[in-house]
Amino acid sequence: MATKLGIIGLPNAGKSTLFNALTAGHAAVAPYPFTTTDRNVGVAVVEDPRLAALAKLLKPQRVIPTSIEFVDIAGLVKGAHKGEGLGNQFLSHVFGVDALLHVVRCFTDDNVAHPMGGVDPRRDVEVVNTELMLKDLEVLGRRKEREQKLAKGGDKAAIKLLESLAPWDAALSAGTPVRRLGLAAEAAPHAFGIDLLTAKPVLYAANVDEADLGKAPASVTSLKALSEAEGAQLVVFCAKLEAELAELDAADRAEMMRELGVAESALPQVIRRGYALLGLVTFFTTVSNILQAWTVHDGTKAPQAAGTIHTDFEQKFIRAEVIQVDALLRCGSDANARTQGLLRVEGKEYVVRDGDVIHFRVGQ
Ligand SMILES: Nc1nc2c(ncn2[C@@H]2O[C@H](COP(=O)(O)OP(=O)(O)OP(=O)(O)O)[C@@H](O)[C@H]2O)c(=O)[nH]1
Ligand SMILES: [Mg+2]
Repeated sequence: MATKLGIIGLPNAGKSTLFNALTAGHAAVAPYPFTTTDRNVGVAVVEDPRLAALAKLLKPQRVIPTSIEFVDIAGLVKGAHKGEGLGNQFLSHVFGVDALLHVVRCFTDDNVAHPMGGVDPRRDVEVVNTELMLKDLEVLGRRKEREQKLAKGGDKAAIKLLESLAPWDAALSAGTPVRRLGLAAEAAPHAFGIDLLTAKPVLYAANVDEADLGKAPASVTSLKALSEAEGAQLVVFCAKLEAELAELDAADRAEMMRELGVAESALPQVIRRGYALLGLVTFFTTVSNILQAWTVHDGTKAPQAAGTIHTDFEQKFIRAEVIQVDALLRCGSDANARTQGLLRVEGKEYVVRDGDVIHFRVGQ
């Protein structure tokens, strides 16, 4: 399932610092470029207030949240598509992820070298996006050559692919990432087994100075305009502060935030938006006194959702009893919901919705 978010950006943007805070990881962090050479992989728990509310109501013995994976990738520089910097490592790792968290440096710190000389978020975004587009053009160019040979011999699949590929190629040649074409799933490169970097959805993340949190410095305003023009979202955070907060226990964290006048950590927002970017939804189950949140792709049907719990369940699926989490919370108890007839009975064609609480009925 697509659950991997790749953290990309220029060297020294704060990618590994953010990664560590998100995943309680121990990736190397240093004030010089290319600290990260190989990728770091870690898991972040998806904090879900609905799960907490259900736990309060149902009082299960155990509560298991769901999670997503973050991959901290080597910094990228101009010329990466031709192998500059750690170009090849960088790009091979970006190919392996499903969506991108693009960290942009907005903080100023003379002790942390900027690979392009100084802070300029829009320029930095452009450098990264251009490298991704150049790499995609290279991948498509090679593929086109191969398909053109096949098409000459009358290969129907090759002819169809060349037709489908034309708008991607045209967009990239004009400097537009493929994701901005808003392609339907069946017209997207993925449907043809082609993994283009600029076809992956993006969430921009502005790494600002601590003092700029809650304000609108010029760097954030310009990044906001850029991401809005792209139909993308922007999260604002301070990686250094998040890393410090992540080291503390809950009480110390609350105190430090009070002292600094910081209302909330940006990490839950990064995780939530990343989750949505991946096209994921959550459903809940309570079995054997365990309340658990599960992740499936938007559009998943009930038997396949049951299959994520246990592979056998997909085949043995009989029906699902479903209630939305809000309705269950209003009812006050599982038993009430049942006696009031609020549990809907759904069959094999039911598409699981975000926030469903599901009892699966499966055969022997
Ligand atoms: N002042 C300040 N420094 C930061 C912030 N975020 C990260 N840094 C510092 O910037 C330096 C680079 O941070 P990293 O997290 O290693 O950056 P990176 O993007 O992973 O860099 P590469 O792995 O080299 O691509 C470290 O010295 C961090 O402590 C921030 O929000 N404010
Ligand atoms: Mg790093």
